[in-house]
Amino acid sequence: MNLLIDLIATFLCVALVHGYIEKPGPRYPPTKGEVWPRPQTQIKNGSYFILKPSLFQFKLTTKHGECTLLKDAILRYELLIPHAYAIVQKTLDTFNHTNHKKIWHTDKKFLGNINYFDVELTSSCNDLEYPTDISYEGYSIVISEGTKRLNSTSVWGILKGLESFYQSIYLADDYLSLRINKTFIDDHPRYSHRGLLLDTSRHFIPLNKILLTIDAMSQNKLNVFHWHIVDDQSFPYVSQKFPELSEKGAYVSFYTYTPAQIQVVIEYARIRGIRVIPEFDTPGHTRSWGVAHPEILTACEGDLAGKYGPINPAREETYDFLNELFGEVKEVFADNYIHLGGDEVEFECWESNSNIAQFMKKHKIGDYNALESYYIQKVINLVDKLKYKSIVWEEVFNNGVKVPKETIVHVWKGDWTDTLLNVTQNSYKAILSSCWYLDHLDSGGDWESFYYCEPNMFSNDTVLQSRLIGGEACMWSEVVDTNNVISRIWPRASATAERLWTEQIDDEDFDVVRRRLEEHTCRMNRRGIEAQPPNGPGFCVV
Ligand code: CP6
Repeated sequence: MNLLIDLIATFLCVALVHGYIEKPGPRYPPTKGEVWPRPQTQIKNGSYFILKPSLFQFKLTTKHGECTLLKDAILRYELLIPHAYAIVQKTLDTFNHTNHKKIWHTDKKFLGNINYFDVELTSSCNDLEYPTDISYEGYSIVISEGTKRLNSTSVWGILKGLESFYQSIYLADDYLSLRINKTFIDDHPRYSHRGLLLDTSRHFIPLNKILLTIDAMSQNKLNVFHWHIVDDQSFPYVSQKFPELSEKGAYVSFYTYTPAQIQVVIEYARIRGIRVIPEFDTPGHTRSWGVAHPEILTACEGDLAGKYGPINPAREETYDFLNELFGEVKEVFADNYIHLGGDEVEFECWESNSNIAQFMKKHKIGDYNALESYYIQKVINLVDKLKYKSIVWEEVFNNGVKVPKETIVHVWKGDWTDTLLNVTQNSYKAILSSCWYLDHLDSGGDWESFYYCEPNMFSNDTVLQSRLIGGEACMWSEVVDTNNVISRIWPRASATAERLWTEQIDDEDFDVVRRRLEEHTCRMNRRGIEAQPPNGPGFCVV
């Protein structure tokens, strides 16, 4: 009897592997070696090479000089390929009772082994360079009988190309070999600003999860880590000039980011081609600043007595304090941009305060919007003097603050098409987040609503469209902490990443997009990113 059951089971296994019996699922089987985000141009015909990890090597050439940045990057990818090979070994044990020969390369043409991959940087390499808002990120890849090569004129392009090359390697259907298709890729990003906002104030996010997030960003070709580092609930940024801010304002003394830890984040991001832009949101969202420095906030009066409101714009010393703080922030964070916030300023406390009423009378400031503008104007001017460029939330623009020409307006509210039109018609650059709130959950595959948000639809005018320089997916941390932050972001932010990298095409096959995201998510899982399943039932061989 047992023998009979064994026989039936063996038959079923063999039959399944051979495709004799229709499988009940998965609904969206993963694609094989498809790159996410999809390259702008890719040609392939299904013919393939076999990659044997023990024989394979990268060959780096640069115009002149050492290039530690790329050597290290290649080492990271080299270490990933034997890992993929280990998967082969593992699955071999599970499936070795089946007859492999019958399912061995039948349809597509086998073109031989791929034993090397040329990586050619056609410019000189500066190991200490930081990526910027104008870095070139394009690259091209040829994998053919005669040529196996990646090239780019910039290290940032090479990094993107290495990621695409790695993603092109896939495990054959028989689980026995790694393959890569014959292909030509010519690729560059649609938008230069492709970001992820992470809020580390509402819940503290430990350093290892921040680094993992940056790793996952590089797997999605995102290039801006917008660090919403402080807010009402806690002040984890350790300031060297004002250490009391985090000593008193952090949740606990060790839920902080020290200068050394911040350097680790910046360097980890830099070598992956990712900028780190800190946000110090003022005048609202600053309750935690007031634990150490109540004098910089507005002390509410009347019914609200005992409470504190936004930063007090009437106190001249406050601007000296911000000047000191932002001067330090510019030294700590390497990027040319700071995010100054300026969102959701509540007026009740300002309205209750008699000093502020006097101040407004004296300076002929007619209403609280104008008071907010007065404040932001002064902050932007002091940041401008520090030679620091700024990003502000859309309220700052909506309130008519005169901001310097290069200021980027960050659109986050629901009426985003109107706002983008208005911002770009006024010649400002814009980034968009309205479509991409990771803290908002719809049931099931809600990455699709992220994916099908088309930023360009606010206008048909290509000049206005060109002023939209990108967008950011936002991970506000009211409802996430270290336990769920990774799976809440990924793969949903991958949808944003593709929208920002790849030009939209008219004849998109939705099923193929789902299957590609299925593969991409599995690939992230394999690389230690605990991304959630994108499409309901399915499986991933990790
Ligand atoms: N925190 C801060 C937030 C939000 C903003 N600023 C926010 C509010 C509402 C929505 C999304 C985000 N949680 N500091 C606004 C930019 Cl729907």
